[in-house]
Amino acid sequence: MSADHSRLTSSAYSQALEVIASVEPRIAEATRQELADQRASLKLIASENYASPAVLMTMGTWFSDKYAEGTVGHRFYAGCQNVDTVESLAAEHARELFGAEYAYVQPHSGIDANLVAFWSILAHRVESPALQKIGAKNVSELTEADWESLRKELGNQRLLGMSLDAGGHLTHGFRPNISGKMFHQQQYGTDPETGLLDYDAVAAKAREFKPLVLVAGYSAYPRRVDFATMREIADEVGATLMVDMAHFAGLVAGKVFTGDEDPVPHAHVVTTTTHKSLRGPRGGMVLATEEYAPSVDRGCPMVLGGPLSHVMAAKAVALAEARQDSFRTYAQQVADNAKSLADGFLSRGANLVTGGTDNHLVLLDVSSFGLTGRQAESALLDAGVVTNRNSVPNDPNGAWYTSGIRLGTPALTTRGFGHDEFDRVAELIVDVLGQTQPGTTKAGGPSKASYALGDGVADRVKAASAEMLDKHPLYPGLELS
Ligand code: DSN
Repeated sequence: MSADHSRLTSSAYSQALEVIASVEPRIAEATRQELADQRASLKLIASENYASPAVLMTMGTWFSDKYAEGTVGHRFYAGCQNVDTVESLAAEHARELFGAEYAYVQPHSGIDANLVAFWSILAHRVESPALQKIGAKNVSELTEADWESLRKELGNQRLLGMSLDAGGHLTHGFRPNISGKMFHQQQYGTDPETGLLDYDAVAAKAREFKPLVLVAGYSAYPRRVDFATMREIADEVGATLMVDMAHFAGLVAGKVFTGDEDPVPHAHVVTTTTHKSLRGPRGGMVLATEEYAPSVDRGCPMVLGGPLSHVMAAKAVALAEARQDSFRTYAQQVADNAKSLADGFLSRGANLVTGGTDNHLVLLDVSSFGLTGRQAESALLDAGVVTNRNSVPNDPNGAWYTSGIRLGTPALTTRGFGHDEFDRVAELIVDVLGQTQPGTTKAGGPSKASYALGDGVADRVKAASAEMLDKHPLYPGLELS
């Protein structure tokens, strides 16, 4: 931030907090504390980042007060001319940034984006043949009997996605999630030896299962995906290829993932969040080909409630930022830093799922430290290192205790961390885990949750982290009065 920018931002936030404090001082205080806490910790949660002050400020306006169900130029409420401007600009930035034929910026979150995509794919796949069969031009010509047969078909479809413990997301057909209930689902995993995606195995499963939707994408797989091959598999079995790029959208936007690794030219529908590596406001988005655009465009009211216009405005600002050259530098640094972090672990003898990374995240298997993911996550938090526990493939400790820790580089890269700092982060994490002892249950058996961190370790690691964090301040120049 330039000096002018810092002064403006400091003054704007200080005054905003004063206004908030005049109504509910405890919220103003919690807001100040959150900034202080984020500034003082090593944030390594792979799905988090730090949005710019411009993005954050855009969310705090009167657009929050406007209802605007419908789409641009076709709203169920009057007075939406400014929301139309905002939504059109956000969609235009998204189309330009990703080279997409169509962009839908209304989803409130990643799960909403996936629900919009699922229902749009179902609607498109079922309506198009149904319309052709009766020679109708659009959905309004379908009779009640047509709808009855559509309902039967909609409720009987198949989805093939990556399993949660291999790195897929719970919305990719995990049984407790709605995606695992609305679809007949099957999952593909990774190679048991290498931990890598086995495209032949995915193809074999797809041939046998014949899914309507093939979902690619992940939230904890530390490698790139060949989307051209996934599309070949989808085409061979007549499936729609949907890619959830929530985690790596920033690497696509920043042109780190190109060619076969860029999902947009290969998938029929691409979903994402906007707040992870893309560094925007908390929200979701759907990109689609022209063919799928009309059904995605019905996301509201099909699945979504009123769009969050203030967040759509912030998406426009964030997408404009991501179109700048500096974002490409940032995205490349995110991937380079993940490699430094992985190498830092490997050189100190730690085990990584797949043996490394080529995206923005690292999945550390903590069983060699004699710990569960839950114990490791808690011990690291005591030392000011914020991570999240995560399953590893075929995890013996299940999805609650887990055997892994997922670490991502997008947030600390935004602060300016580079190779040396990420190597040091790996050293500190290995230090903490090496000095954590698993605890016992009240009955004296091994506990999966309790642990004991060696004396003085937390303070030592916090002090070492503080040295790095002080060199790379979060929101430099932003001072609250
Ligand atoms: N919660 C996100 C993540 O951490 O990956 C995905 O839903």
